[in-house]
Amino acid sequence: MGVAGSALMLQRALLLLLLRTLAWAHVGSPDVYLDAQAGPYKIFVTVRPPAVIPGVAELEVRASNPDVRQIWAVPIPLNQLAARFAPVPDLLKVSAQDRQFFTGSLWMMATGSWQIRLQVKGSRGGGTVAVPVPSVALTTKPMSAGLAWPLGFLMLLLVAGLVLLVGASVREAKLLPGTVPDAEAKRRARRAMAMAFAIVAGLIGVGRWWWSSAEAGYRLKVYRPLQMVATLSPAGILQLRLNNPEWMNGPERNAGQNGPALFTRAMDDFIPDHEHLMHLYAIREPGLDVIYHLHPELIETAQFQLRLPQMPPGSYRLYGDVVHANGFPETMVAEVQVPAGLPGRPLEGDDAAGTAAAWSDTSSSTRFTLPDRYVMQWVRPEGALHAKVGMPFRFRLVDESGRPASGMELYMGMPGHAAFVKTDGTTFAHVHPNGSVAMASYMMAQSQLATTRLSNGAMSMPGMDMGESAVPNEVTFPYGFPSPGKYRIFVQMKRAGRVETGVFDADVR
Ligand SMILES: [Cu+2]
Repeated sequence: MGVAGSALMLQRALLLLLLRTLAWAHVGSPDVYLDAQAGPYKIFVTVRPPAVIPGVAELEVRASNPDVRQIWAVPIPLNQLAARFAPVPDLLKVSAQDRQFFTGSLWMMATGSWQIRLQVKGSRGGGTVAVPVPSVALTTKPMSAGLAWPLGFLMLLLVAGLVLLVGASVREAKLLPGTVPDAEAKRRARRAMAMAFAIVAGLIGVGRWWWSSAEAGYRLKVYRPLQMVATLSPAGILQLRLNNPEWMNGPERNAGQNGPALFTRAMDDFIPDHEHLMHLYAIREPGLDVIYHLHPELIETAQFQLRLPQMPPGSYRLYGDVVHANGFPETMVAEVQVPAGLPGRPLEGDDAAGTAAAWSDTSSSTRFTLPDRYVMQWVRPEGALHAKVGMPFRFRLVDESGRPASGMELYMGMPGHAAFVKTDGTTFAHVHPNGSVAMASYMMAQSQLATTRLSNGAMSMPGMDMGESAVPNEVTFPYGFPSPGKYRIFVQMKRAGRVETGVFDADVR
């Protein structure tokens, strides 16, 4: 490998490292997509949280009906107590070209578990919905070289100017015009200039120290997910030990504007999210050709355990989704080597598994044949897929001869679950029919709406609470790819007591 090759590798490694540190609830997929019902109105919501806190979140709402007139939005903590002191909502702007498209910008003032409450008004009355939005600093903004060099040059110019000015004033200020300064005056001027330089350099040093300590303080606020370490015993027992890195662990780092900490992170406050404390996806790398959706048990604080099913050997990346009591979701990442011949149990309960051919640079698919000859189809819109564009991803299950599958069931309370995984390992998102938010946080936000009487009673969750008999053979997931590249989408639907896992490849521009 040549020098260029190793440089490229180094560059890729650095990029990967950078992207790893940007990871959070989901991994590398911070934007929130939600398909919601606000009273009588169906709306598609996109929230792009800021990368720095305080910062501005961008909000886009598409109403599926032209009778929506106005939408109001306000960010408030996803926490009963603070929710009572909600600020005045902002009116979203209606697009001049498209009366069903609304946009707005909202300040997110503090780190934590937040929600954006939307009030929708139109010709059929009003409706409300709350969108959970985790608000964390993902990065510090570095100064660009284009700004740093001119500023550095200006600083040098200022320092030199000041020192010369001091020298000139000591040397010549008291002289009559036309006379030449004597040796004594020149000596005094040199001394004064040296002193001036020392003072200015000292001031710059103090400024630099203050700036770096402020920056170090801010760096501690940049989000670091809970860490997870996986170990596998020869008997096939997977241990997942969690560790809480320095981030928002003490109130001193997170004092509210005037009062106690708004947000701290613990490791003993997980709440069930669609029936389980942790949803663990195990995906074999590098082909992303084997996937398991499993549910480890909490055996003591910060420790989960799971007896692995019979798994093909290889290197698996583990993505563990949890939700804290305050509605803050996190995805922890770990790796585990599964050796050949490991004793394993059969799949049981809500466990599910799927296999597919390894992805390749050219793979792109909208049709997946399942082991039982049923077929899962991705009903894809025409044209290329673009990053950062929210849209519904529609999947349909049919039998061998193309008839709609019957005997559909809910899988963990929903018509389907999907995982969007980028093939370079930088993105993982576990998405549901109502959107990319964690179900537990979503339900928490809606239940608060009901108790604060903002709701008109029409509280509905797309894809939830439907009778078993009504489960359709089709499911939609609102989502948008965070960046261009190759993605694999794993879709799970349940039929006749078994979970079908469809696998699809997508090329995103
Ligand atoms: Cu799920």
